[in-house]
Amino acid sequence: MSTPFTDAIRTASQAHVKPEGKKFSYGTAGFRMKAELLESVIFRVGLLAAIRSRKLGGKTIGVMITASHNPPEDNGVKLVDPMGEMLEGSWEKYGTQLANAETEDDLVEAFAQICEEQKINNETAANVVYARDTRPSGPLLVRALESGLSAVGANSVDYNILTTPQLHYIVRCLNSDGLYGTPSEAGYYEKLATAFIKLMENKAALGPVTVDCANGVGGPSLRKLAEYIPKEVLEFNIVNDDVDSPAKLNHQCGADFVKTQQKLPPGLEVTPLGRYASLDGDADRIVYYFTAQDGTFHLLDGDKIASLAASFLGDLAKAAGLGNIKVGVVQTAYANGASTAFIEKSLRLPVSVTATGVKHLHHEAATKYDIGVYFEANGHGTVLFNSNCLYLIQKGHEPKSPAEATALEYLRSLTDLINQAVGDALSDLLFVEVALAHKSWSVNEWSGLYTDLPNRLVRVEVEDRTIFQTTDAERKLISPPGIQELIDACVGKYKQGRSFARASGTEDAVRVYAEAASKGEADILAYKVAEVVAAARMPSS
Ligand code: G16
Repeated sequence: MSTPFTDAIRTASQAHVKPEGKKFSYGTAGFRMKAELLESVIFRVGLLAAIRSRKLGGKTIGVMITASHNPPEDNGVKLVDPMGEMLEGSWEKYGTQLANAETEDDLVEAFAQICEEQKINNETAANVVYARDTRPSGPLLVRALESGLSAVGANSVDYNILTTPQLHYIVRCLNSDGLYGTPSEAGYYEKLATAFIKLMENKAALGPVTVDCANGVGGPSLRKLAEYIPKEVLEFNIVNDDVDSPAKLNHQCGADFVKTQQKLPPGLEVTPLGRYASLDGDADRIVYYFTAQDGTFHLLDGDKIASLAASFLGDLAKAAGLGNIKVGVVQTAYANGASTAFIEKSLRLPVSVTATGVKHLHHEAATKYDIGVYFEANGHGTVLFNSNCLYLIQKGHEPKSPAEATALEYLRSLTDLINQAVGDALSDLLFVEVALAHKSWSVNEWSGLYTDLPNRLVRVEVEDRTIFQTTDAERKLISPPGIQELIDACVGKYKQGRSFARASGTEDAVRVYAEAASKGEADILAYKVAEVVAAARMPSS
């Protein structure tokens, strides 16, 4: 089998040789690993992006080079589909197939096979846009991507350094004839800031918010966004924004650090009851936190953001006279049990649970609810308004009172403020500020929505994480055999105990989550389950 690009791919790929025998897999968020292993993968992702664009009649596909919350020496790559969502799940296997082709002959054969299977017309134009985060390995990897794109005749535009959600936004704009917004970094800031300023009109200023940017791309981006927002509306105190010292990226700071360690980033000076937030390395996650008068640390994670968002949007929909709109929340197994109980019992809203990975939550939120709030506990999430809801908000619903008209106007602005392509830390930051301002809530009141069940997350390094296979939205292990029974036996010993283990899709480790009635019990349960995981073997080994 051959394609018009066979020779060009063969020649170009000689400069991006696959590490021999290395197995790659398109995981939770694309390919992720030590940057030095990635060059051949990224070259091949260029080939896949072009095939995907041709399959969709030349629609623009995005390629983001980032390893998000992972350490500075890692890097990664993920594809963005036309509406700004993650690559369709059924195409991930093609990424894996191309990445694992051992020789140049295998690679051209795999490329031709995929084109054949997907009935690609190789004369269709292919359009691809790409960006990267601030990692030092980025420029070299961009060159590998460009080499792949040019080998298969794709048109491409380099958007240089962006946050991951900014690239998702631009892809969506490019594929919606500008209806979603102006496809540029400045267009993104303008859209968010305009909606934010409108939503904060006549609302009392909350005082400054301090944002830890994980020393990643979120720092410079937030500085630019802040230029569009008058200080009287919101003042940003930006910290950990040193992108010139690569070793500092995600080190002892950022959303992942604060969520997993459940403590302040070292060196952060805090005022009791002030608002603090941390972004991750590519600014697609955010968590809030504060300290009480007595110095105790309080985390306001993705679950608390989801609860605030659902409560705010549910009330607003009712106030706008849209009581029939179905508002729902999507979570993963990592959601704190107290948050699920609060949403279901106090807010009386439905909750769905999916596997980890924004792609799963996004799909569920988009297909199940009119207003679908989705957040992972780690702070990755957004809110989706379906077409029925958008129609009602924009023109299909006649307000019956001035109060209904105002609530409807707020909802309109919120559909602009909230990035509906993907979870976006900067958009979420502004959204949280709006929700707090509209409710006139301090962090204390927000935190008091419910009390988290004490919990613990542990990372276990194992010989082969692929043996850990799950079912039931990752809440149960079906492999290695017998392991789930051992975990159940541990859980049974603790009041309000719950625990599960699953292989990470972005790190070479198994994650164990546990919660229980007291902090001490949650810690012991997590370590007991971690011991079970560390000792687990397949029967033959
Ligand atoms: C990525 C995904 C998230 C996921 C996280 C951790 O986030 O986009 O949905 O929660 O990885 O996944 P895992 O537990 O499989 O390692 P990010 O911010 O690293 O892109």
